[in-house]
Amino acid sequence: MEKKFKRTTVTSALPYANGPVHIGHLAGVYVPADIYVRYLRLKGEEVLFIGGSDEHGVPITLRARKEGCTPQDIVDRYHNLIKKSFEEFGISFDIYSRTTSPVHTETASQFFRTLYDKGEFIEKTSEQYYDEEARQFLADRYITGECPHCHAQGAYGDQCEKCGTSLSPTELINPKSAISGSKPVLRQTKHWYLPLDRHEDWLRHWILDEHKEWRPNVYGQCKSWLDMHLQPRAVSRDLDWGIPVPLDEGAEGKVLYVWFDAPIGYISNTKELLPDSWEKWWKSPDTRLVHFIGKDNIVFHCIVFPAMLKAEGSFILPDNVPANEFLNLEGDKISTSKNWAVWLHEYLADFPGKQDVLRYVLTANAPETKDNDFTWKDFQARNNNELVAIFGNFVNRALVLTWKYFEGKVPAAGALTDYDRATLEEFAGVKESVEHYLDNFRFRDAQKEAMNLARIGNKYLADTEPWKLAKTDPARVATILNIALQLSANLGIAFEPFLPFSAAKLRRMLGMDACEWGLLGSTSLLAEGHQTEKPELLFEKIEDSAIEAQVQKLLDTKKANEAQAQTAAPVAAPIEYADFEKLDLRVGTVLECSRVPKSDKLLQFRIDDGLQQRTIVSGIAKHYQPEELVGRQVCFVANLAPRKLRGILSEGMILSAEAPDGTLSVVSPQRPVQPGSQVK
Ligand code: B3M
Ligand code: ZN
Repeated sequence: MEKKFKRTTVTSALPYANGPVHIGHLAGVYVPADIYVRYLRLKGEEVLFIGGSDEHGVPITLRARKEGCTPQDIVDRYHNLIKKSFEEFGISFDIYSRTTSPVHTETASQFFRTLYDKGEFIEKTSEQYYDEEARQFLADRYITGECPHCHAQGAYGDQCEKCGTSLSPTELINPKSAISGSKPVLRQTKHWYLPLDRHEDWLRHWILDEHKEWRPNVYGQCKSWLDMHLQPRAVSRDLDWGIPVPLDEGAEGKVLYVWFDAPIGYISNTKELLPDSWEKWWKSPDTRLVHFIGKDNIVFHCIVFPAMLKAEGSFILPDNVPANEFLNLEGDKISTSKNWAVWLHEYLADFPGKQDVLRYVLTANAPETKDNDFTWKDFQARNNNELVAIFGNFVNRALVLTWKYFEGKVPAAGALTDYDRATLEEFAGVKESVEHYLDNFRFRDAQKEAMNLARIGNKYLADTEPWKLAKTDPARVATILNIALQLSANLGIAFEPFLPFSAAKLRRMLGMDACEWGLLGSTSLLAEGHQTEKPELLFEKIEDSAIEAQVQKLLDTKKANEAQAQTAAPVAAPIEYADFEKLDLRVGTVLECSRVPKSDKLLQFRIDDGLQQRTIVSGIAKHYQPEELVGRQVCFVANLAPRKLRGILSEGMILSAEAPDGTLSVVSPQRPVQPGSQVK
């Protein structure tokens, strides 16, 4: 179904402003989006490229809490760092703004109001976990506990990572707040929901019938969501960071859910850039909307946001959502918290001026159809064997020889040989396939084809060996170099979307002004007698030592992570079995538990030890609420000589495990046992 579009609005996912950006971001979203936009611009099409930072959401508040600053401090810091990284890598946004901007607050609030007034939301009151110590409701990810299915500890409120089951927080056994460590309580709270179930029918038809051309990973994910049937989704949260729910009643302490406001950010940023003409980019049926995202954002861009746009009523829907899979780093998943990443600002400090090398490698390895791996060895090989040995070498030879024999002036071409003609034909064919791939969001293949142009040129010079003909056949040398220079000029256009810095440098050396996609394939880009500049190298070899330094940096990170993971105390000096036998360890059931007055550390227990009852005082008051432990079984030392603590006679010691951060967890048997059972 070919539609005629007049212009294209391209968006790229708004990265969370709670950390710097890394190669995974660049490979997954920003480089492909930038290639696409540069290509459309070169073709002279009307295109707008929208970016910005996503500055709301729970992770930002947690980071602020951890660092003892405000969420605004966090987003200010990272928004600026991210924006700078994108500029440095040539990501050519028309605007890069942020979701804390006044325009966005207004646009998102208004969007909510419109849907609210049209009756597009439903209101529901539900019970949600609340952390009384941190005084806030808890997002699903911030509640952990025991999985009801596999009984693994540390399952999240939305999923158990051990057995993969999706959960809701109330299913967790012994839930704990990840913010304060305390036991959360259930509280009633009202929220607004977008009833996605009402949208299911048209979404099914629109995606599954009308967008069969979407990438298989995108189409497949949508299909499985639709097949599972859609549920209403809350569009508000109880949180003190975000855009306040714009209603007069019942909305105190409530903000728009970050995934409701963030995609509206695309619209707000367009509005900020073009206050008078933004609407045609979002509402005109002859505008094509394309979202570049990573695979974890598919449902939001293919189902939720389109439902929001449709419910609003005046917006167009995305025409394509070319989502990428993930890029791994040296075999492991990129992780911000584990510092397992190549950060863009650090890359540039280590490889100044080599933005294009990274762009090239990330596109050559783009995770378009499956997860892919970035390795430093591959980075070096692609630079040295492809950029330097093929592209750089060809262009450099063409220019150096032009200077050697013709004072840098483009020589006149004479009669062409069959081989010349065959080369030019092959060359002309490549243009079409680069276009075909770019039009279909296949950036890896497109770049490979562009690289083939350089390969053809390189082979042409190697085969014709003009340096051997200088004395015998200067006219032939002139023809060969004319062709080589025309091919080089083509590379200056073909690589503009992929390697914008190097393509610009090449065009400068060739003294080219014109750079339009339509000129690609032409053999008369440079006129006879046209003066070129003295050549400089386009790419330089990367030495083993530079690669080893990067690999070492990652090994150090791994070591640091491992050290952090096991801050276990060294094992104590060995003892004899007879010494161990002296200990009488037992299980008891807690009958009562209360705080010891005037002590913030001590809890007083009444324990059924199978024979009688006994009192034990234990220093775990900071880690448990007394009522949490009543009825639970604990392990204790039964034959420890009694001693007085705060005037109370303690008859034994309750055993706890101490985590590296000092948190104590009482040791209990895995299954209920008879009180008084011995622990051996
Ligand atoms: N910030 C999630 C992410 O960075 C989110 C994207 C928003 S796009 C509107 O993966
Ligand atoms: Zn589980």
